[in-house]
Amino acid sequence: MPEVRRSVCALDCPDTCSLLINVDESGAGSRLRGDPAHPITRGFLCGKVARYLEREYSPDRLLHPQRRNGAKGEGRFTRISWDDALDEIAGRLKQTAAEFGSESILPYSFAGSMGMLQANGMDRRFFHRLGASRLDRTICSSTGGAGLVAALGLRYGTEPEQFRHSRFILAWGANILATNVHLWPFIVEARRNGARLYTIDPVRNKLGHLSDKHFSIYPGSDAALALGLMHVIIRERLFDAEYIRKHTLGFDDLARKVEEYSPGVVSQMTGIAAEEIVSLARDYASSRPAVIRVNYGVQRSDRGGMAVRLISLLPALTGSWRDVGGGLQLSTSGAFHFNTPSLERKDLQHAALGREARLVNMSELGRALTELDRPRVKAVVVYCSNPAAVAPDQNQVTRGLRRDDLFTVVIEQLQTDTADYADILLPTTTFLEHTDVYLAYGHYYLQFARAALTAPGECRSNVEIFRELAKRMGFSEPCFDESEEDMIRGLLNSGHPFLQGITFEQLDRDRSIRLRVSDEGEPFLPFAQGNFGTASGKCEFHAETIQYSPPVESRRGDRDLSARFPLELISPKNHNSMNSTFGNRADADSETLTATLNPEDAQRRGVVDGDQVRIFNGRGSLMLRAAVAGTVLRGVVSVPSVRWPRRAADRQNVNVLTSQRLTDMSGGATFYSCLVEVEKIGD
Ligand SMILES: Nc1nc2c(c(=O)[nH]1)N[C@H]1C(S)=C(S)[C@@H](COP(=O)(O)OP(=O)(O)OC[C@H]3O[C@@H](n4cnc5c(=O)[nH]c(N)nc54)[C@H](O)[C@@H]3O)O[C@H]1N2
Ligand SMILES: Nc1nc2c(c(=O)[nH]1)N[C@H]1C(S)=C(S)[C@@H](COP(=O)(O)OP(=O)(O)OC[C@H]3O[C@@H](n4cnc5c(=O)[nH]c(N)nc54)[C@H](O)[C@@H]3O)O[C@H]1N2
Ligand code: SF4
Ligand SMILES: [Mo]
Repeated sequence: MPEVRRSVCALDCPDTCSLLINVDESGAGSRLRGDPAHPITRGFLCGKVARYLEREYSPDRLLHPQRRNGAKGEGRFTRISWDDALDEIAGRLKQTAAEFGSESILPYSFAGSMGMLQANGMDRRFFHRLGASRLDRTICSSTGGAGLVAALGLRYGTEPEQFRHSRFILAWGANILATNVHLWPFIVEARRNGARLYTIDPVRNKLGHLSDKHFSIYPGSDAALALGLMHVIIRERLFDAEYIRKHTLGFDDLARKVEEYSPGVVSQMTGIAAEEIVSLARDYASSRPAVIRVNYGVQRSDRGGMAVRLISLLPALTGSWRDVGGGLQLSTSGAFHFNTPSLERKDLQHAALGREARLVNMSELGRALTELDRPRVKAVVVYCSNPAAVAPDQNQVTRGLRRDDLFTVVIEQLQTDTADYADILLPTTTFLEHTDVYLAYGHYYLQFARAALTAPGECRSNVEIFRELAKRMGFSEPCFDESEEDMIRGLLNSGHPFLQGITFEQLDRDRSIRLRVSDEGEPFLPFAQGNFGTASGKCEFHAETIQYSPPVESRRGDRDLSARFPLELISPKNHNSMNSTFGNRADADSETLTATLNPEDAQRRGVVDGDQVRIFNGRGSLMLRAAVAGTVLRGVVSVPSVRWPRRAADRQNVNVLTSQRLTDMSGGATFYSCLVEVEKIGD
């Protein structure tokens, strides 16, 4: 009989599933499934991770440390020992710090694993102690997070379990069936009880087809739509006057501000008919409970922060925060009030530098590697990320990674494009092979996993690697000797009421524990009684700072640019991959090789379904196969993100087209504001 062990999916997904894995006597894992007892996972996994054991046992896993012996990017390596690899890295980092200053060293990581220890733990301590440049981790959600906090003061949102009680669900830039599947059963339950589901997205994807109504919106214009909805809600007195009086600030100014955003005006800005805007506002504001699932699709453009901020103000107008099954969810991650200083040890950078280290925006990696000065980036250590595939303006990124005077370390599971540029390449564990603790950004369960499988070959976890590197650098602080258990105990020790009474022992036993956000069995209603995280404790409208203008790279943006490149490219998430994580699989290519165009746009360019096309702008050019479908709004091209460049003949993906322009809040990437032109390639 196989033993059943527990684990947690560490991928960058709001669902953070609880997993069960069968392990036989030889220690091999044979079956992976969702834990039926977990209130969110409810016994099923997404298609990507249901097949994770293929990756686990893939013959392509990196198993030994290696040193590059070909040109950068060529992917030719020689096996070396761990001792040689670590000595060489430590030696090079010491030398670089001595010669150019420690800030010439840059860590580059994101959420390949969401594990707190692997991705925000020993690595952070190491780079802080070293006095390396700090990485501003903006590539995904920082813009939306800032917009949410501007509105609510906190990154809290409606529990997924409460969606079953909703009567009206608005999926706003949220591709729930692809990126957040464990919310879906709750929506199905709500609809069985009569709830309506509406979607707002430039693409009418599968979720859009299954919705009661779909609104096709111009990319990057959501802030204008939110203002239009406010206009109608206020004009038609559909708001909750009592909630507004008790728990908000600045309503009168807001009411004046939104006067100019009439449905007619907003229709021009968003492409949604005026009467549709009116009916959407009425349906939303007159349904109780009504909930908004807004996701990160709305914030990957110039006005992304403002869009999230304004959308997040809507439930305060309608008072829907009072209702079980009301409110809004972008992220729940702010409820995990860990003792982050103890984990990350930011204080160590003061010891190293006497001040905070330089901050480098990860969404501008191309510039950082080729233009940044004083000091120039001379060494980069990449882990939990694949920047050669996921960072915008890929041509500039690869120009940087190709620099001969740049020392590059990559810690990876597979031979990614980024790995091809490494000087030293280190093999690392999967989440099934190491111990870690997990927050979630789509629910309120704190989870813990011990290694369920033995690491193959000589793979080591990030924690082990950075612990070893610290020793070789001569860092003698006791935090570098801490075990995983020590680190978790420190993390839990924050004194916050949401973590009250949650001990390491209990986590080890129960593996998944609901934060103490409310009494057991009671729903969490974060803002039912106000209690916003703002200075006043109220939801502050701040009408004076509200503004909307279209993204530079959009149909209503820069005229010269849109004359040359008239189509708006978006590159939303693909079903079969997790960003580039499953890019080694052939089925991850199926969507990412296709550019979907609206029939009118295709016809104007003589393109028919299945044609080879070239998509290009001033930054790059990419060959793809065209699909022609009315699911995509006129003027929009959709290319799901992102394939492994190294699997394509041209060694590129859609990020050769995207730009390093930043969003309006927290310096996020504007992946979905990108003008292009498409042409048919002659037969
Ligand atoms: N299968 C799968 N799941 C994933 C991922 C993956 O790669 N694949 N990635 C994970 C990660 S890292 C993240 S951040 C989350 C993201 O999860 P989501 O935010 O749900 O994913 P996106 O595809 O970025 O955007 C959602 C939807 O927004 C639409 N959209 C694009 N531009 C606009 C716009 O301007 N306005 C509006 N209203 N809609 C717009 C897109 O067409 C898409 O359908 O998903 C996570 N889950
Ligand atoms: N065009 C376009 N580009 C995008 C996006 C888009 O929508 N469109 N989305 C953006 C978003 S939202 C995000 S979040 C980023 C994602 O960008 P990344 O965070 O780079 O995500 P992945 O592509 O999944 O790559 C993660 C890598 O980490 C490795 N890994 C996994 N676990 C571990 C571990 O424990 N240790 C180490 N060392 N490595 C590990 C995996 O093998 C994988 O190669 O991409 C961004 N890029
Ligand atoms: S990627 Fe998301 S849905 Fe899939 S198993 Fe992991 S947490 Fe669950
Ligand atoms: Mo992301």
